[in-house]
Amino acid sequence: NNSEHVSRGVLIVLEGLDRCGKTTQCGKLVSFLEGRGLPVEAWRFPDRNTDIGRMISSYLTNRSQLDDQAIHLLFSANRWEKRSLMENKLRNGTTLVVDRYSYSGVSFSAAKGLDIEWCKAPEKGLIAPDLVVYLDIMPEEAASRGGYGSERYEQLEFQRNVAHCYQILHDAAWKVIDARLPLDSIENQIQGLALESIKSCQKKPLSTLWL
Ligand code: FDM
Repeated sequence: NNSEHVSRGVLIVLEGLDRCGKTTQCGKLVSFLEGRGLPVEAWRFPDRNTDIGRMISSYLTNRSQLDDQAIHLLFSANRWEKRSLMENKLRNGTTLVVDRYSYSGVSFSAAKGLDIEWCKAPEKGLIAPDLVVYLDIMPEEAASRGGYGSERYEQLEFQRNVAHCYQILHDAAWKVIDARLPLDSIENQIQGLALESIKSCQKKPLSTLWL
């Protein structure tokens, strides 16, 4: 195992409401870091390519119904089934740029009225992100961006609740960026934050969420 000689990768998470521009910015950040010769991979949650991910996908597209608690635990299990792979990648020097993580997990479930501490509990012990970029957008503005698709959570009133729950989760790793800024300005800010984080994390061990 030569991982002690390689500086670890950093865990970068992008969060925000549906249509805030997360997915676009994840792609841009991955290309930017690749261009600098850094080992990097694009990840996203839910990861719909596992058995659990397929159950989640079928729920999101309204092909199946599940109790709020049950779907919450599936989203969490979908992160747990990827945890050791994530850790291996990070320890071997690969930076992961992740589209949504536990913050989506807690906010979308708490927005339905579930207790926020109950929602956080199954996330405890997952790898904590080194950097969380929150793309801040008003729910009304997000809704006006080409409209929502047909998935379960893409409704204005619900997204308002989600925005409120996200605000409760802010911690030291969070950086908030105004999602109404021009795309390239957002892109530049995220690049700066990512490089800073890559630099400052080299001697910092991985840590865990919410323990
Ligand atoms: N979502 C996503 C959750 O409710 N919990 C979670 O843990 C995660 C990761 O799933 F509406 C919601 C957020 C979104 C939906 O996300 C699917 P994508 O980014 O559109 O695939």
